Amino acid sequence: MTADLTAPTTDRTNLDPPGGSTPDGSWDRTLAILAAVVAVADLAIQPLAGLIPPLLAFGVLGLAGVAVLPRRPKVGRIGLLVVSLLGTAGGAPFALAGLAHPESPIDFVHGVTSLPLRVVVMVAAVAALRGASTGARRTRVVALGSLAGLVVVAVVSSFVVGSSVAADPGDVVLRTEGAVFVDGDQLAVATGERLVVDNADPFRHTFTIEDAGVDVEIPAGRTVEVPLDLQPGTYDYICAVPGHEAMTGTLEVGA
Ligand SMILES: [Cu+2]
Repeated sequence: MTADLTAPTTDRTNLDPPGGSTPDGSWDRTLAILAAVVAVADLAIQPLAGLIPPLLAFGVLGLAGVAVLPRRPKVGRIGLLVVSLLGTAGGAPFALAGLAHPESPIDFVHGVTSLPLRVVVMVAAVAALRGASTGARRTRVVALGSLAGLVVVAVVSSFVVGSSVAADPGDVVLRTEGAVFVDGDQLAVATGERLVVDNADPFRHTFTIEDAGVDVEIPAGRTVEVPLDLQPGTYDYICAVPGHEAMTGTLEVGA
């Protein structure tokens, strides 16, 4: 009885052909495809969302793992498992921040898909390491199908959720472009003037004055009015999106 329990594990390992791929190579193919999708997404979001060093590292390491996989399957599987584990932990703050914002499709798609996809990559890596021979194609189809569906839903919902205002000639307009507040230190608002933030980026920002309780969401591609009920003075403002720590500026509120 005891011998029967341990035998299948040993036999499965021995079923691996000399090259080390799973019996039909199917889990390795699923692993390679999904890991490549995650890595490319991590890299593609860099020019879109501003440089996020941890995601850049996960993207490069993920592609390296995919490249190694055909030649050194065991190294590739373990490497991708570790990268996905680290990516799940390290990417969680960025993903969770985007999850709450369907009005900004890139942030939202990243938020909804990145952690589940990394988990599926880990499942595929473990299945390949164990020499499993079924379920790979189904997992691949469901994961990629869900991803495609979510992208469509996110893009459609972004048109419905959230709104934009038109800037009037008398407004003070602060522009965000390339994940910076353009001329952010020359911002001065006099009494009676309206402050609007025009987000020219395809991803979300916030206009946040931590000490004054101001925290306004600026969705991708939208223009939003910032309600200011502040005493005259000088205030430091930031964008509170994780990874956007370089987005800072100074606001002068006139009497
Ligand atoms: Cu930002």
